[in-house]
Amino acid sequence: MSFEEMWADLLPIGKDDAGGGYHRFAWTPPELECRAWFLDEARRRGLDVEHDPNGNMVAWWFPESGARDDAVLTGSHLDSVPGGGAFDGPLGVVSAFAAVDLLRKHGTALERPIGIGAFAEEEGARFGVACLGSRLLAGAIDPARARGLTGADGRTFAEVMHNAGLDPEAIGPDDDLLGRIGCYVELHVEQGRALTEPVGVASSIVPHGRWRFEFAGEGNHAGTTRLVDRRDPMLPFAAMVLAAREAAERNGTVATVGKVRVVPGGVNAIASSVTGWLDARGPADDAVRRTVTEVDEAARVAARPHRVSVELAEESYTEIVDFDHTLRDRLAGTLGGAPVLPTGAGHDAGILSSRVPAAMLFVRNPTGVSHAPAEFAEQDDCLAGVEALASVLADLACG
Ligand code: HGY
Ligand code: MN
Ligand code: MN
Ligand code: MN
Repeated sequence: MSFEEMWADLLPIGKDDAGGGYHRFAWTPPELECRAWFLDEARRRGLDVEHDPNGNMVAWWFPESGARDDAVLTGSHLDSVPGGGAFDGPLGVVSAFAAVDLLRKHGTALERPIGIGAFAEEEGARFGVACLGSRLLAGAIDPARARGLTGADGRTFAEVMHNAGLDPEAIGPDDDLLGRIGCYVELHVEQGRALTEPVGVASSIVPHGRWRFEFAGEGNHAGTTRLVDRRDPMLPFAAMVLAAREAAERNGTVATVGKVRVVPGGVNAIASSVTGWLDARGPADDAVRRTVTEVDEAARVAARPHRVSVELAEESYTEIVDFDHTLRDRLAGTLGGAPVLPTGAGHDAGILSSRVPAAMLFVRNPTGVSHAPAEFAEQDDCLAGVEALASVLADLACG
């Protein structure tokens, strides 16, 4: 199966026919179809697939020596944001299979195991915490908290794991698997406009997080309730959305509120509660924290005259990831001095870097758009990414 053929197989899965992008949420039918695709590609190559207790998968290519340790892990994720692009995640997984094919075609002598990973719920689109699978694997989230995370359909992560044939009581750090990994190299479509060459190397991931604001007011009739009697949570929510942009401009960060839930959600009913999720990121932890604090203050000031309560919960936060310099420089060297650049996007590599040396390769995205249907990478650049990944894997894992 060539890169093109694998890509053609994966492309239609979970795609919104109206051109609204991809909807591949953890353990929903489209993502299960992507998992089945992954198992097929592994089987086709005679790769053993390991399932960790958290829903992550690793397809292993073992050396004839039987070595199982100091493995080079690559791969990415198969899930998407709502209406996401085709490349964010899948490009890293398809490129990993294609890079292994290239190494085998050239008869490269494998010395260290190479694993192709597919991490669960990287976007956090179903259960609200980004990189949930790699966080559980790395011990970066309390398994009890993870079990209780609830999707929009009201089902908990524990229930969904159980229905997927996994034991929710077994989720958590997999030190055995982590102990066998020498390093992790993730290839990913670039999610910005900074990369002007086909392939680049990541230097860092900026601090980023997501916070949940709960506004509780009083549901009532939109037509018969006097203004003076209203406790409308939509008003402080609106103030919070505008405050996010203003605080970002003040602090040199970026912020948006991309998701909101209104209860009961009737046109002719004053909302009883509004939940808004803030995504804030920036070059330094303190600037991000200040941004969130200022948004929180603005929300509370706006809520007071409307007798609306405000609650703020941190959903997930990742401090700055400064990728392993030795690995980063080795990759850039292998690629003949590829550009090295930071990213404002979170990745499993960022989470795993707390446990194993990690690095990332980026493939140019001429649109600079991501988390939207317009996300794109030229075929030639994708193939250049496969070649680059194969060179890196050859350097790290082969004689
Ligand atoms: O949200 C992110 O930055 C990543 O694309 N999951
Ligand atoms: Mn993403
Ligand atoms: Mn991604
Ligand atoms: Mn540094």
